Amino acid sequence: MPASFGTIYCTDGNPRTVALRILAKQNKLDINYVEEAPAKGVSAEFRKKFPMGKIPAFEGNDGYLLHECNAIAIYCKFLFFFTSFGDEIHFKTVYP
Ligand SMILES: N[C@@H](CCC(=O)N[C@@H](CS)C(=O)NCC(=O)O)C(=O)O
Repeated sequence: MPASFGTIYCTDGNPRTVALRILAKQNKLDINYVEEAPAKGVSAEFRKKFPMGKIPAFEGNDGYLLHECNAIAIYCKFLFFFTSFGDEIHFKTVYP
């Protein structure tokens, strides 16, 4: 299992967050979770990365930033494909 892919900023119990946690767990993706609660006010560091201040948001270990739960879910699924099949599988194969 490779090192963690990145971090999902989320609020515990939030339905969008729960959906992403399930997807990550089912695909055995090692992802960190950091609590950010827009209702209580997000941290300045989070706001700098994600100006809209919405959760869930994803930050890859390579610095890739992504928001919108559906986009994060699709990206996580790609991570699963790449880690499962290694270099032999490319975007062209998964998404012709
Ligand atoms: N379309 C976005 C919606 C994200 C969203 O609205 N998240 C809510 C929590 S469920 C939020 O961060 N609200 C804070 C705000 O709108 O400032 C998605 O699907 O991820």
